[in-house]
Amino acid sequence: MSKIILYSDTDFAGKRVEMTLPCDRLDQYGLNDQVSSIVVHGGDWVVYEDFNYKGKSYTLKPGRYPIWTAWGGANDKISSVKPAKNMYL
Ligand SMILES: [Ca+2]
Repeated sequence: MSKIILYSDTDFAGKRVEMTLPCDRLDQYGLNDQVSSIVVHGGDWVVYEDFNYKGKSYTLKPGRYPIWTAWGGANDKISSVKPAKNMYL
């Protein structure tokens, strides 16, 4: 299964939220503009700096991103996320 795990601190620390479905608003999980590290499993995910899959976006291949520079983004910006393909359908 494709999934993304978001963390509020670098090096996979702090608040942790795991997702297997698209999320158009990370404030639903109390993690809006707080993501500092990410782990991706099983398929590419796209992370966006604004709600509703808008704003600057970054496509992350499966792997570990211990700090925002690892995906080329900025700290505390991510506001929505979804799989690059709807692999769960
Ligand atoms: Ca944002």
